[in-house]
Amino acid sequence: MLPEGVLINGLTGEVSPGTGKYTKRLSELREIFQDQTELDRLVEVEGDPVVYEVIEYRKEGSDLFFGTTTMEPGKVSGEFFMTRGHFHQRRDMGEVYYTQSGHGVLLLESRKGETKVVRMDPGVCAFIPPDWAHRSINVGSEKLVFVWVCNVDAGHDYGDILKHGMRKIVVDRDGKDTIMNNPHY
Ligand code: M6P
Ligand code: ZN
Repeated sequence: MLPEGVLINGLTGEVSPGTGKYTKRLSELREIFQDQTELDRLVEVEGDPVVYEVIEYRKEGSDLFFGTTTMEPGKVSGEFFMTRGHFHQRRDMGEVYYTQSGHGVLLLESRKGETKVVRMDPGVCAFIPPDWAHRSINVGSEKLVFVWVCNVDAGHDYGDILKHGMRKIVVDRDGKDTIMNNPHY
């Protein structure tokens, strides 16, 4: 394993060289939005838009890996485009998100049910403590691009969030991103 400089484009999320990527489209994120009828309509009329893309840089044998997440702007009935949200399988492992461009909200929730919000603005490096669920939400009108760094063993635990969502939702109210209680929690 050799050291290497990896070029990250903070406006597009491109990682050179990247070692893997995936894209999530709206139809794959049905369960996480409040208004699924509107989601189905958007998928139909807008051709299943991309919500986010993850590009990673990973080297076999390393304890750390990193990458970018690039989130498109968009809303489903006023609820901003967001990631699935997860705890880590390893409860002793946190993560770091360093925002490059765009504007977002990082919604965090501890196992005990405490909620925290960290604004994702360019230059903000968010510390995600171990055992706090995290979901990023693009509340701007441009792409939200952030770099993440994590332990390769952290793993994703989507179970709880997929089952009941998070306690808070982030919606557009009169042109302002607003944190509200999740009526379905
Ligand atoms: C960040 C990292 C990834 C995560 C991605 C999308 O890039 O935390 O590990 O997969 O966001 O989030 P999610 O998997 O919750 O949809
Ligand atoms: Zn994570």
